Amino acid sequence: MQEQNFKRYLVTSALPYANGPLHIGHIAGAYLPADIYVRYLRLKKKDVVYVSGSDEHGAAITIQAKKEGVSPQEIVDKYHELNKQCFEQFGISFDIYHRTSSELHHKTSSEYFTALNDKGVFEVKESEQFYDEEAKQFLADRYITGTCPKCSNENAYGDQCENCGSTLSPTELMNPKSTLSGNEPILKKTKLWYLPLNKDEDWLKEWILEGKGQNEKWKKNVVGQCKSWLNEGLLPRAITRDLDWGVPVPVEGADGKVLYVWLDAPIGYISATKQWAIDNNKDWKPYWQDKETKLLHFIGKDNIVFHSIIFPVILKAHGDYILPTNVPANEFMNMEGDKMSTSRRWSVQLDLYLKEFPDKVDELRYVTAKNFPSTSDSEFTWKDYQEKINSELVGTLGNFVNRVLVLTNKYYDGVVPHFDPESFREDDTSIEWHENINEVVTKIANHLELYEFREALNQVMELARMGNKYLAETEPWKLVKEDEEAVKRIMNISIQLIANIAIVAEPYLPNTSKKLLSFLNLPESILDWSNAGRLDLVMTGSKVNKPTLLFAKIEDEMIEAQLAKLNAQKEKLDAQKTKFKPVKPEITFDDFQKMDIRTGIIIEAEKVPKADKLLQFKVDLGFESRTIVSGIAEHFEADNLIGQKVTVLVNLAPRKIRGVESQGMILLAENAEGDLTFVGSNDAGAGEEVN
Ligand code: B3M
Ligand code: ZN
Repeated sequence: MQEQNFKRYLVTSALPYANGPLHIGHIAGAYLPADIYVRYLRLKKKDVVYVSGSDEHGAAITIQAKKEGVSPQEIVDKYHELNKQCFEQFGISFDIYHRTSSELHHKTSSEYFTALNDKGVFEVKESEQFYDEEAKQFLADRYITGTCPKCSNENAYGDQCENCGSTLSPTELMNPKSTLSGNEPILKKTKLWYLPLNKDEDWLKEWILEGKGQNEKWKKNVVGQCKSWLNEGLLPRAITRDLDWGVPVPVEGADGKVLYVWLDAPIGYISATKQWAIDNNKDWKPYWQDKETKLLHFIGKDNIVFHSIIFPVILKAHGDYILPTNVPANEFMNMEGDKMSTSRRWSVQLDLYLKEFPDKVDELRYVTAKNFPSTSDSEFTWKDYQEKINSELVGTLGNFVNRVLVLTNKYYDGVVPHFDPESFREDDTSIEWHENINEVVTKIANHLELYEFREALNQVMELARMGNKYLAETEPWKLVKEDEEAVKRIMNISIQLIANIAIVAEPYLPNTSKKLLSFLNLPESILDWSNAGRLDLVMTGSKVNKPTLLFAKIEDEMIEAQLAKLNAQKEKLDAQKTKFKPVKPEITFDDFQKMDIRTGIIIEAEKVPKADKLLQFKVDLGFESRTIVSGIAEHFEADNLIGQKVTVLVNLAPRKIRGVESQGMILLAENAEGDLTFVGSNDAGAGEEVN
């Protein structure tokens, strides 16, 4: 157990880009683990502030704005609201969900930059950046696509290949293209501010790899990623961009430049804390500047380097700030055998789930937590969702609670029977679970302290399993005739166990926890970790209610409907993949010039005898008429084509097809379904040159 006595806690979850809806992969990475941890700390009555908010800058936003044909501000307004609401409904209990387009954030990050700039932390250099001559602007990494040098994915971004996960820089891409104009960008000089990360290598190595000055052990996956960065050697990183959306660089003459989004976004944690302090009449500073604060960043694996290396360098460079105690990053959660993705609609999209199943929040929290990608990538499947809910939440937890409350109502009219804990040890020999309850509670806490959320959850469920086992072994329904005292004790203890579950399950299943309290008529003040393990939480003589359904069984139909939706999506995605054939190898302009393409008009058309697929045309090309054979009889009626304008490759070597000499080729476009259309413009007459 690595519990130390920190005076206060500041917990952050990555600021999601406000450019689209959230999916369960995001939740599994950075939000639910943090929420569980924070709820646990609150149960322990710790001083904790949990912050996050929308990341509203960077090319991720401006690209989406272009796509939707609206302004960047409209994009962030829309998705900030949507995501904020979803988090709330999903029970992610931020103390504040702030946003980086706010004035306070602009001021905070601007001042932070100035503080570092005044200290001479940055290096200012002219360097060559990709520039789109048509759009007349420098290109952010995300505005450049090209072929990944590592895996040959043709749609890699300038900063990252989503296929193989490599971090890239735009100049590494093969065949780079600007997404603004589609043109190949040129390299152009501009002035940039750099953070010389290379100067920080030594202390970073000691701190991360040797654990010097760290209070906690970091996760293997986090240290591993940092290690490969540190061993490769750090390079100065540009922290300004030539872009018109973001926090302006607060230096004279830096017009048209903004702070790199990865500089201002983590400072967003600070501005969020400031706003929280203003709203709650508190002081934000100790949370960021006092050594007795435990600072934790919950993130997904693609953000590790920014939170374990770059942001700590930024914090340290300032001088007044503490470093994170831990960065308990998760890996990725995949879904039904494929990467999760909002744009490909391959995910459990949070807003859609919440709309469809507003009363199944705890169910999704449960299944997600059971499948946290804590140490390696994990997988969400709908079958597994059904199985875990039906066998564990319905079959184990729901069943136990229901049996206890039904029996208590049946035997005692809902009044909690008397039980003296002192008498318990001597005369109950049937089972030893009561000794274990404190042990289990301790195990849960230990796992939580180590961010082992799946393991802690297993122990939470262990309490329900123990309860079921207790009932099965003591069989109060049989005992009730013979040993009334024993039955009273069994029922009392079982009721106490439910109260305990309400406490320790709260971080994972907050709605269920509330329901359990209401079944037992307990006040919320019972929710205090120091109460966990007690067997006197529900008073003798108090009344428990008749149970209502805790969890509903997940029927096959629901799962089938979800899978059908996904299958339809898969077909669509597969069709898209095959729809556009790969581009043929490059040719030179001279190659192109060799082709003589002209417009023409079909003046005669007939079927070629004994050939089902062939039509034979006479085409007026202006300078002469030619006979051309084309394999399109299955698509067009010969008679309908008289007068059709066509485009013809006229210098193709003549070929004999079924005894007819074809003197050229008519150009046709073919879509994925195999439909054909003639290439060309209706305005062109016969004999015009195409070039
Ligand atoms: N917005 C990237 C992401 O959403 C970025 C995180 C910022 S955390 C300071 O994955
Ligand atoms: Zn790649």
